[in-house]
Amino acid sequence: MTVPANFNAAEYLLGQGRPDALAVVSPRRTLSYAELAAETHRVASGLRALGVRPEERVMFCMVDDVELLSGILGAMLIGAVAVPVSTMVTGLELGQVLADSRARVLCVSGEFSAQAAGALTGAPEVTDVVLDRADPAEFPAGVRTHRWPLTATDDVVASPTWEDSPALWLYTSGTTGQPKGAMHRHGSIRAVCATYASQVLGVSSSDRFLSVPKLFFAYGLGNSAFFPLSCGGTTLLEPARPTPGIIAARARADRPTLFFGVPTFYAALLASDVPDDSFSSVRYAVSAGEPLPSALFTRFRERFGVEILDGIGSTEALHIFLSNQPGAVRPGSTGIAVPGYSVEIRDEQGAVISEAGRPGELFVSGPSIATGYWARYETTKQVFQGPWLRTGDSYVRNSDGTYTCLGRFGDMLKAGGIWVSPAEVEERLLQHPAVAEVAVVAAPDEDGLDKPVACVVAAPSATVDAGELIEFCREGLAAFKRPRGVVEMAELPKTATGKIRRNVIREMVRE
Ligand code: 3SK
Repeated sequence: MTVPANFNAAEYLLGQGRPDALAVVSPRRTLSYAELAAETHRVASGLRALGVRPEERVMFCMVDDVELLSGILGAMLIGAVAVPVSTMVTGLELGQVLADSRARVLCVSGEFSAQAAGALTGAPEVTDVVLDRADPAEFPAGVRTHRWPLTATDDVVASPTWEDSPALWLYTSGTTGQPKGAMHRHGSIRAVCATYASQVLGVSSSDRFLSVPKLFFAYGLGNSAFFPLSCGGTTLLEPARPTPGIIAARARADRPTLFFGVPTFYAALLASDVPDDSFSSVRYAVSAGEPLPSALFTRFRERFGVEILDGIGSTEALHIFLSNQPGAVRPGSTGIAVPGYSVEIRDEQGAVISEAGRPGELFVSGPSIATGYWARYETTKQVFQGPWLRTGDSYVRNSDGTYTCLGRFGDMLKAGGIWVSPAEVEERLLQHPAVAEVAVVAAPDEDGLDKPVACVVAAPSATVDAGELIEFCREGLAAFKRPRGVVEMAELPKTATGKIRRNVIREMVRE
């Protein structure tokens, strides 16, 4: 048997920057590469002293700061599996993912100690909780509590993992459904750096990365951990809940060159009164998570002077695999496949659609696809099909070779028997000055027939006039696609990642 060559993603990432170069800037601390490596080794040694062994899971429910970054790297360094989880979950939900992952060690920031303490009743296998600025008295007597930083008991050398060793699990439930852990390899981490980061963004050691999505999302983890470290650049970590004011102030103070957000955050920035030069240091802004309507692209470029590169990734693919390219943005599209990835559009029978303009479901293959979901045999078989990942997104290839997202498969709606893409109607409505945010869903009319209804958040000091918006769509779209009703909302319900919760909105408009 050939023994695979050793590769440890944490060792690789810590080794890319000059020892004295700036690795991390957070409001609390600033660390060079040498200091980040020393801190990671201390955490790694401390975790090992708690009995963590290779391939065991270590869960993190922490704010974006040096502790979370060094924790994730430290776990991977000793060959354990880092499992960063959303800090927005309830105690019950945290207990479910803890139990599912069978992690014995949980690391928690003070802000989330109440959730964590509550979670432990549902996760009897947890033996040790490591607390960063939290009070041990809040935790049940049955678990051992430790204070961050863990004490180093020995010198740690990287565990001799190889490319296919498990490094990271990321829990995903989409917009509905049970959370499931997508399992990622050490090799996938290097792959996303060598493909999207290097070949689309052209990252280098002079880059400074600022991400609205947090480290516990695949999107944020690439933006704020893997990409900056892979090129010897600097990550700007922001522990606070992101608001336009906080992010713009951070951008003005710390001068990022790459900025990462989601469409709803770009809409919030545009609706805010942050100064127009807030992003003047940014060479590219990136959007993912949901399709970026071209109206937001245009308004952002006009006001802040920065082009947004819209892309799509997924937790299962670890990062972005389809993206607009610098200098070749087609607004309203998701661009083309990232070098190293292949995409296909397939019809309901699974046949590949080769002609442009015919919609189908998007499949992707590439070097960073997860090895499957932890302990979910049936779902794994449905989603991971040989080298292909089934995305669940409805897409169309345009005649210029770019791809456009039509929405999630289940979100497409029929009006008068013809398929309507909510994204297309939303795109039109966002061109109206009174509209800040919008979600189009199907709701039954008086005859019980599904029709598009637009749920609209008004732009600051604008008034929503339903008749005017419907007329505006009639002018810019095929008439059957126009919304038949408009519902004004103070805000749209969203997931933790900022995706619009269309299933919740559907229920709301049906009531
Ligand atoms: O949702 C996305 O587009 C995405 C992008 C990068 C990484 C992860 C995700 C889910």
